[in-house]
Amino acid sequence: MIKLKKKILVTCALPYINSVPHLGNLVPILSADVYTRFLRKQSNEAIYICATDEHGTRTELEAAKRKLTPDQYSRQMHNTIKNLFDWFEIQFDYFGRTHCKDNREITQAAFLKLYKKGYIFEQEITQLYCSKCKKYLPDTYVRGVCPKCKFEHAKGDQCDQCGALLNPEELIHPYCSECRSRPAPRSTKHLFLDLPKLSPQIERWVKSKKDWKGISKNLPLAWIKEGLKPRCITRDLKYGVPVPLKGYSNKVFYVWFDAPFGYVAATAEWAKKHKQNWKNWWFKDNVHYVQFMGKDNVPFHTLIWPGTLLGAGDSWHLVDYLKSNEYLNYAGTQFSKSQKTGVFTDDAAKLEFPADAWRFYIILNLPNTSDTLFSWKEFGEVINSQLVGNLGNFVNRTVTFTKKNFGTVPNVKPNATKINAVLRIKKNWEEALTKVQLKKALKFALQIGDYANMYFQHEQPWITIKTNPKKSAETIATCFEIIKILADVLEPFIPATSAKIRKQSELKNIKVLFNKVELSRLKELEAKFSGKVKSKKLDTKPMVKFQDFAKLDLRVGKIIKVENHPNADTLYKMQVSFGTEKRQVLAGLKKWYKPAQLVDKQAIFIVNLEPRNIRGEKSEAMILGTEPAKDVALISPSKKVKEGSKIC
Ligand code: B3M
Ligand code: ZN
Repeated sequence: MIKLKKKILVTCALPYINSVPHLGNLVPILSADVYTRFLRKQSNEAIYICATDEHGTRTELEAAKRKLTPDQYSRQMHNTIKNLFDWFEIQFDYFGRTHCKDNREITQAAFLKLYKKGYIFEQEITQLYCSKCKKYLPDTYVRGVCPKCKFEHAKGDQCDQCGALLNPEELIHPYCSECRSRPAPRSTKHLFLDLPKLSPQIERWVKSKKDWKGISKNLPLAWIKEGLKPRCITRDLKYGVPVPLKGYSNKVFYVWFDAPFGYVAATAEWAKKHKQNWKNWWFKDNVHYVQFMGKDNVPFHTLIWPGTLLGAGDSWHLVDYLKSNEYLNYAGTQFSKSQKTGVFTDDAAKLEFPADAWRFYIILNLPNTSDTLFSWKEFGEVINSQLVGNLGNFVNRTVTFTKKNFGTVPNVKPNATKINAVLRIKKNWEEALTKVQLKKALKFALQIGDYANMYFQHEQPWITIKTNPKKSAETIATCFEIIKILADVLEPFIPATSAKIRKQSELKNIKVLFNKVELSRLKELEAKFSGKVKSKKLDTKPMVKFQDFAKLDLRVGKIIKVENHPNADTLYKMQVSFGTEKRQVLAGLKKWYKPAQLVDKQAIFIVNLEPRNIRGEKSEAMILGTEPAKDVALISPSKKVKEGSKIC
């Protein structure tokens, strides 16, 4: 078994400030909490440090939408997120913000060291500049026509219509998303972290991690083998850590450059409160450092940030053990706030289930080696069979039986063989937690519950109380000893329940620990979180190629004269002007429009459809309108435009 050092630093990847975390986001946050609670229990000096990750383009955009400064917006969101984590009983020792003085100073100092040591280089790149807004535009601030599918409002990094990955310079007719004026390419200098130069040091460090497995080890080694590329670490934004270098006053560090220093800064803020020196946690060998994160964060934590610290020198204490998780997805759809699908932490906090039910479910379904799915049915099953059926049942039947028959816990020796059997399971629990195998450890705790239920059932104290009261007292004393152990092993996972169990074992406040959840209620919840508007796919005609659609020539025409068709009751014979050319168009509009309503109206026409002859009259274009179900509406431009204008 790994012998841990007494001083343990635990961090979890910093949640972004821009959204309320969903259940999947809770996985690493909760895992780190369970692990740290275990460590504290084992009387280690363990601290759990986290913060909100605040800088970057999205924060500026979201703040602007709400007419707030990025700092005001971040402060609000930080509090919201902090309160939600409190609700889930996440016990941080410190929950800071990356937008703080310590982060600024620590990031800048490390950068200057890297710079002096020659691991930073400057490179000139061209970037779109909006002279009206006086700024270089981040990719998502540039919009324009997609060069692939001609969608008119593609974003500088990706087209939302055809999905093509783009560079802002590729957009046709680019415009600034803020002021709509046309940006122009300008050359600008940026700073790059020289990862190729740092690669040998990073490689040596990764290879020294003998106990690392899975993607934590394989991913960085694969990337190193392929060859690391330099990484741009500056951005043209305002909300961020300023770059302490001449000529960079309009730039800040890329959010991923300063965010990991947020761990250090939050430790420094915690240390100040506890009259400690943060450097004892970040530059000393007697500390064991464990990081938790989702799998997408692994490259940053195994290559880029370690590279940054190794390059800066100063013998930074790099991570000792990195625990990454796969994703907990939402069954049937995705977590999406705007679509109202999936459970977010703020939704969960409003429902009838206690935080412990969520904590318990998530750890039991931890996505260790592959993604897992949240489903209401499984959530209900876990509550009903494990929390109610296994743990709740054992505790409740023991305490109610005792209160009724003994009044107090019988003062006799518990059965040593049984207790030893339970302690052996507890040993496995301890070993699993030491190795950060949380799901496995929780299963050992449940094994104790199963064992206890079986024991109670087998001993039948409700019968022996009459036939052999001494035996009954021994059974009950043994059950109480097991309850103590249960409260202990459950504590890191479901702390509030563990506290309740302890209270109840004093025969105080006897109540069921968890309530059963009905299938009908689960069905209701499933419907509630599957999206506000049930989306039903449009029943479309078969797909056509863009090239085929582009063959149609659509134009704006003005109706200048309307007469009845001499030989067809439903048709009008109209004269339409397309600017330079006049054409005759037949249309079945009699039922819907009077001639006076049509004259002078602009509408859209297909002008390259083969002309048709209907009852002796020629039609040289086709007018567009809605399907004549109940009502026909012509399609008109929303303002007057030049006749003959193309529609595309
Ligand atoms: N905020 C990414 C994420 O939440 C990022 C983690 C930063 S850790 C320094 O996925
Ligand atoms: Zn602009």
